[in-house]
Amino acid sequence: MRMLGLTSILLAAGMAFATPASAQEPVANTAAPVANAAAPAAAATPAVADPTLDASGKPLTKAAPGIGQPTADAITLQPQVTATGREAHDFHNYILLPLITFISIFVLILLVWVIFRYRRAANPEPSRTAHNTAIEIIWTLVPVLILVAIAVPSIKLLAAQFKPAPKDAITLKAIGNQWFWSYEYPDNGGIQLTANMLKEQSQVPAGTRYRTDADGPRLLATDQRVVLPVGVPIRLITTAQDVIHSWAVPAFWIKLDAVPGKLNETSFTIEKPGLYFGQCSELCGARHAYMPIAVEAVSPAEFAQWVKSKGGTMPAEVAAAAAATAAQNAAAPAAETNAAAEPAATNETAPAANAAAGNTTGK
Ligand SMILES: [Cu+2]
Repeated sequence: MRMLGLTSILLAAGMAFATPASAQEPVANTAAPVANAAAPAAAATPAVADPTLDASGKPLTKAAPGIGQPTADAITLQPQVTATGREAHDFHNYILLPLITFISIFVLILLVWVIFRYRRAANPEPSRTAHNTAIEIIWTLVPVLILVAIAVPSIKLLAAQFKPAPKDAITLKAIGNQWFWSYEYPDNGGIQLTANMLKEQSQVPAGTRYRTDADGPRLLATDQRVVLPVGVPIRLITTAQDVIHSWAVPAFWIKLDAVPGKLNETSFTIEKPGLYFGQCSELCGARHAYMPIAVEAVSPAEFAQWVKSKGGTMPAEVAAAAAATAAQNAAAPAAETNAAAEPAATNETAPAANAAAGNTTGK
């Protein structure tokens, strides 16, 4: 915020003093050394190592049992690492499951009671009662009230699942192909990835990369992982090249259809670093079962390094570069005034001049 404030002051000052075109000319030179000083850092991009791989190119993060992958003989949902996932998990565990259990047991008790109490031997002369207004109102009203009570958290959850991503979100575009996923990071200089399933050692010729336990479980490990930052909102966009696929990662509570010629969008924020697996969840052809999804969630700093290692850029860098250029342009006229006047005077005159600058800057 401080940086932004300073930039806007400098911008305002720049706008204010932009009026005489000739005045800008000499100062451009004074600003030049600053630009040159900043240039080498931006221009010379040193080869950054991929922080998710070791020196030999093997993945550093190993799959953890019970996290982001199915567990043998388990019956519950995977531990959730997004806010929506936790909400849905709680909705299932504390509302739906107890309610279903209670209703099932209650109906079962009524049935058993009717079967035994009103059997022919115990009740040879049955009652001829056909209607009971009070009980009919109760068995209509109570289910309606239960449904209304469930609808409130249910609709809240539905809304959370389709909440648009905030402005500072990182975009991941997942593209379904027969039969693999490819990815694009449009906010990070258009990095592209293709993720193919890693086959078992017995299935590949010697010398070809095969799955190891470090890569992940059988049928879930991929040769390239999708790397995403934790704590940063992710805008997921899905589409497909050929037929309908579905990008699904259970630990994120995400399942989004990937439809050819259409963009579907949702958002989520991963809360814990780790390795999370998923699969295509729309029957898409012969090898539908062999197009897994492997997401590696890392710290924002590691993500930035990974982006660099892939030759991409962070949106903050783009914004900072734009701000630096703007500040540079703004600093030029301001520097000249500072030489002539008190520094404080610049701040005082800026707002007034800013108000007048509307016509002169020709925005
Ligand atoms: Cu598919």
